[in-house]
Amino acid sequence: MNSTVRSLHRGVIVGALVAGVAGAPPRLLAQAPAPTPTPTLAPTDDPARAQRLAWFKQAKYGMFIHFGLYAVPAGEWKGRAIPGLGEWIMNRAKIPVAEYELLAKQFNPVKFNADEWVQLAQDAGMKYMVITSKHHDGFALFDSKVSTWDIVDATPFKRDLLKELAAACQRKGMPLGFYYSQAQDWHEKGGAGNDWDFGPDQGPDGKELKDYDAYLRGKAEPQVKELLTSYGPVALIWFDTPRMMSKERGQRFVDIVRTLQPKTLIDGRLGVAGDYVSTGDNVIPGTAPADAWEVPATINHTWGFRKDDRDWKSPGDITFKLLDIVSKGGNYLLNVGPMSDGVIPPASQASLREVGRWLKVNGEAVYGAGPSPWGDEAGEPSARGTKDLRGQPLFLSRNEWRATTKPGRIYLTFFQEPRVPFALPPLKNAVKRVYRLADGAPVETKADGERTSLNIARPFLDPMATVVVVEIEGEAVTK
Ligand code: JFZ
Repeated sequence: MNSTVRSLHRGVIVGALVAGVAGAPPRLLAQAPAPTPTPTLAPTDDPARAQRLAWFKQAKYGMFIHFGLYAVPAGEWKGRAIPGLGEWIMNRAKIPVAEYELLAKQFNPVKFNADEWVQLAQDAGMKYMVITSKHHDGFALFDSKVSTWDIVDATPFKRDLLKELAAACQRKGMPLGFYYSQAQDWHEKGGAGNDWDFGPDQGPDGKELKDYDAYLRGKAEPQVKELLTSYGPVALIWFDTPRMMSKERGQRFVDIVRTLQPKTLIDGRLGVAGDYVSTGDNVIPGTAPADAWEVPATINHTWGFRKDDRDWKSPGDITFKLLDIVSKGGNYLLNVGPMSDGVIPPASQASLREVGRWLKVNGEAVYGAGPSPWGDEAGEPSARGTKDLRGQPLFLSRNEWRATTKPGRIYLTFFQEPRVPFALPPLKNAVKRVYRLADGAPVETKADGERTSLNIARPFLDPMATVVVVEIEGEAVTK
C-alpha cells in the first residue's frame, strides 16, 4: 500500500462529518469562527436558477484561492506564532488598523503569474476558480475606485491582480468567481467584526452600534458592482459570514448581482437565499443536503498561507474526498493559499497535480456525474447514538468504494481492493457490460440470483483508486 492510500485510512472511524476538523491540530481548532446560520436556498422550481446552475453541477471540482496581506506575516506576529487561520491574524492578534496597514507596503507578489495559476487549476483537473477579492481585513485584491485600501493604491506591486487573473481565465476558458466578505470588514469603522479598534458591532440587546449601512452602501455594495462590471463574466460571488445581514440588506446584494450579471451564481453564505448550499468548512455530510451544494475545504488547515502549516492532504485523500462528495451530488472547492511572493506552495501544487493525473484517466466518473443510486456504501450514523464534535449524530463513514452515475452507466471507484467476488448492491436493470475505465479491460461478472457479482483483477490496476464501469439497460438505475 502506498502512502497516499495509507493516509486515507486515518479517517475511517472518525467519519465524514468531522473528517476535516478531526485532523486539525488543537491550536487551530480552538478558534474556529462561529458557524453561520443554516444556509438558505432559492426555490428548486425556479427555471432561471436551474439554468444558472447547469455548469456548476457539471464542474464538480474547483480551486479556492485565499490571497491577501496575511500571506506576509504568514501566521506569525512580532516573533510569536498566532494560533488559528492565517487570514484571521489581524483579528486574532488584535492588530490595530494603522499597524496592519503597514503590511501593504511589504506586499509585492512579483512571482505572481496568472497563467501559471490557471494552468495549475487545469493540470489539477479543476473546472472553476474562486479567489478572495476582499477578505475580512477589507483589503481589495483589485483596483477599487471607492477605496484606496487595495492592491493598486496601497502596495508597491501596483498591479490589478484580479484583472490579470480574469484575463487568463478567459483565455483558457476557466470560469472565475469572487469571494467577497460583505459583512465583516475590519478596516472600516462601520464594517462588522473589528471590536479592537471600533468597539462591538452590537450591544447586549442586539442593538447595532455602528453605521453598518453606511459601510454597506459606501464600500461593500459599490465594490461588488465593480467586480460585476469590470472583470468580464463572473461565474459566482462567494459571500461569507453574514453578520447582521437582514433580509433587506441581503436582498440589496441579490439585486446587484441579478441586475448586472443574471448568470452569476450566489453561494449559500449571503444571509438570504443563494443558488446553492455551502456546507461548513471541510464538512462532508453523510447524505446530500440540497440539490446543489459545495464543500469549501482546505488542503492543509488554513486558508491563507501560514509558514508553519505544511500538513498537506495527500493525493489519495483528496481523490477520496472528491469521489465521496460527487457520490452524494456535491462539488468540492479545494483551497490553496499562495505565499506572499505570489507562488502557490510547491508541495500543495504537487498534491493537486497528482490528483489531476488520476482525473485525466478517470474523470469520466466525476465530471457531470450524478450521485450514487444507493448510499449505504458511504457509511451510516452511529447506532450507539454517539455525537460528533458539532453535537450531530456521528456518521461512521466507510471508504472502500463510492458510486457515481451517468445515463446508462454506474461508476464504481474502489479505494481498496474489494473482496472477490464483489456483490453489486441491488439493481433491477440488466447489466450489459463491465470494464475498467482506465484501460477498458473487461471485468468478469457472474449472475448470482437477483445480484450480479464482479471478479475484479488483483493486484489492483491503480492503487490510488480504480474505476469499474457498469453499463446497464436503460438510462436510470431502478432498485
Ligand atoms: C469563513 C472565513 O471566516 C474564513 O476565513 C474562510 O474564508 C472560510 C472559507 O470562510 O469561515 C467560516 C465560515 C462559515 C463556517 C465555517 C468557517 N461554517 O458555516 O461552518
